[in-house]
Amino acid sequence: MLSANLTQLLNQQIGLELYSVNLYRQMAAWCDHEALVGCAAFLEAHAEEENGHYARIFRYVRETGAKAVIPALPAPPTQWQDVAAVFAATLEHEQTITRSINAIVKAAYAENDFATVGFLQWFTNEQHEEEHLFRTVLDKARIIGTEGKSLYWLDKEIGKLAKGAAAN
Ligand code: OFO
Repeated sequence: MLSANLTQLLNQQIGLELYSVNLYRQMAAWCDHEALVGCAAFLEAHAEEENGHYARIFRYVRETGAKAVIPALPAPPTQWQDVAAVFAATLEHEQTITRSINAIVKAAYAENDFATVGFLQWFTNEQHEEEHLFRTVLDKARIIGTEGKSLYWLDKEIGKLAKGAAAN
């Protein structure tokens, strides 16, 4: 059984995960428009992953007997200065998600809701991996560069990560 407080926090997280789906899919569209097909494939695969996160929390709330609710979502941005700005925004977004998950874990501990603490453990591990992944992408952008021919090679490198993202 979920408390009203945890139900509200988890429903809020459902909204954040769905926003992540839309944000990464919108970023993929921006990349396609800039002819960055590798980055687009990576971000599209990541949007699919976020869809899995959303579904996982939605199912958990339903299983407890509480009411899962899909909230109204803000529209994601549609424009970025360059590809480095796109990936800087992904890392920033993931850090926001980590803070949100941590806050729910803290609330679940405070209520002695150990089932929810256990459920969220998967998400705390996932956030560690995702922050690392997006940091790696930003490092690649810094090392390879984002101008002229470097951008071509960067796009190819990031495209290789799309397979790994799709497998998760
Ligand atoms: Fe990117 O981990 Fe969910 O939101």
